[in-house]
Amino acid sequence: MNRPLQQSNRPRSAPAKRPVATSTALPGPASPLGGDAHAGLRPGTAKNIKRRSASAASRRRREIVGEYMRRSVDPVMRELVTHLLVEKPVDVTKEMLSYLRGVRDGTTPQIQMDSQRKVSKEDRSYMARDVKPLLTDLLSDVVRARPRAPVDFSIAWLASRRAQATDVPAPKSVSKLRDAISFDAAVTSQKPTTCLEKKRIFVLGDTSSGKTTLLKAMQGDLEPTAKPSGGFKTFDLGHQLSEDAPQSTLTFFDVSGKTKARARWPAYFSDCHAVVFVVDCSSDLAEARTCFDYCFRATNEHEDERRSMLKGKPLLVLANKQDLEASAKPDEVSKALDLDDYQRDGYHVAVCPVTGDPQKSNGALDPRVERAIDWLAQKIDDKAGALEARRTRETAATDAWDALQKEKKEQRVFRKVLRKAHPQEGEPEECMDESEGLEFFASELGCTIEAMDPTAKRLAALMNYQKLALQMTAAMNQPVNPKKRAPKSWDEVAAYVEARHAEKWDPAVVQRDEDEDPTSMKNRLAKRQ
Ligand SMILES: Nc1nc2c(ncn2[C@@H]2O[C@H](COP(=O)(O)OP(=O)(O)OP(=O)(O)O)[C@@H](O)[C@H]2O)c(=O)[nH]1
Ligand SMILES: [Mg+2]
Repeated sequence: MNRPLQQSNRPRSAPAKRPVATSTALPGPASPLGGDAHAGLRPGTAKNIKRRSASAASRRRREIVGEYMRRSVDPVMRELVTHLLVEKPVDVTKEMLSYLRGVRDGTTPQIQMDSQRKVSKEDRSYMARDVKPLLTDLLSDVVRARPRAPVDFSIAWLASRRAQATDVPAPKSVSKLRDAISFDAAVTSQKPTTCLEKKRIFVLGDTSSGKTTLLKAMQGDLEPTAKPSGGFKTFDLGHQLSEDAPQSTLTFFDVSGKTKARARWPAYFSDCHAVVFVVDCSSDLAEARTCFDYCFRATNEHEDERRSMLKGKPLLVLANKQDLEASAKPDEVSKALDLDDYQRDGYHVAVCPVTGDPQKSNGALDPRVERAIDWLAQKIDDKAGALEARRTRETAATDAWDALQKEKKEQRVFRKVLRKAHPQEGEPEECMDESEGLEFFASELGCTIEAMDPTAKRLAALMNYQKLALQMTAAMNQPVNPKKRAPKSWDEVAAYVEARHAEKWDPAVVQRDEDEDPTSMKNRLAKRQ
């Protein structure tokens, strides 16, 4: 059952222990008298009567505010706080903004929260440190303004807070951060409380940085022969933090690091719990920076969305090829990738120097690799629930997006074919005559012309017996693989074909198709630049 965070029965006298700010712990408007309005009142005097009416007015105001908060603000804020507790986003302001925009637009999904879930120590410290100050400020202003639309008010408030935050750069305490990202400091002996049985880790990095060599070595191949990776491959590895710890499987995704292959990476961003970023420390670190930025720093709106799916996930940077003399050291790698900046946002980052090729490391796997992977597994387990919930949600969002893109592409292609069936003046007509067309269509459908459904015949005429259009239409009713694609009834096929037919020469649709067609000359040239 989806339920918001359990409400604590703790008495109001101990609000500090509540992990979550709710309206009961909110700052109310200051008493007009200042301090305790009831203190030292004696009945009878004019001054006291004045005070009493002021106190009654203050009480009334509190009641109004209380009622307002209970009705208009609490329901949204309670859900929001639950969401933050589950997600534990690093950028709380951004997450609150996108959540509230979803509430406003009716697109916020229902929150999955285990009703048995206890609020942990980590939850409490996260809320106290990252959420409460911001939420308290926001709610103080909500109380003061009592807007009719508190969600819109909060969105505007958060947006302006965010704009202010980006105007003023955060103070840099680089030395502290550098300590935090030095690998040795990052490894702790603390045992995580949970163990995610299947951990999914994306291995990223420039081509020839040594990703595949390293993964093969981890699997026990101490003489790995390397050649540039082609597609996408997974490596499974059994893992156990210590003898008495539970076992888990680490699945590493290995991809090609070539620039051309990178466009396919974001498709997997949602599906991993953590990232290993491999750097070839013997070559120009600017290349590693470009690759790192491609993964972690936004370029455009949609890409930004995919990249946000890596943000906040534990990141292990392997400073590889340390056997080579001129190799950059972890500190230089941190600087080149500007990891301080990344770390400052609260992400778990560690940089570990390794020699990934066992042949360059006394014929054995560099022991630092194992320690680094232990660190990563531990960091995943520390946030197991939140990372897994995020993976499920974001993978569903990615799949839905991909399905939408596929549908759009199919429609675009079908319209293009229909334009050939009904060309504009001066363009050649690539169609068959009626008898030839019907014969062809019947053979595609595996029936005789006489047995053909009347709707099918009508559609064949509508498509002017264009060969490819007939083939595509037949495949809608009789797909090659019905398991992958459900067959459409003739009524459904007719609705689809007629809709595409009606829009095929609509100038706005034609323009959009051209803009979105990756095979168009204009777009191919733009991509090349
Ligand atoms: N000296 C040295 N060479 C290494 C090390 N690790 C990998 N190499 C070499 O680097 C080259 C590239 O290794 P790969 O594992 O294929 O690199 P990759 O990152 O998988 O490359 P792509 O698949 O193209 O993305 C190979 O010649 C490896 O032998 C290392 O630690 N030291
Ligand atoms: Mg490879």
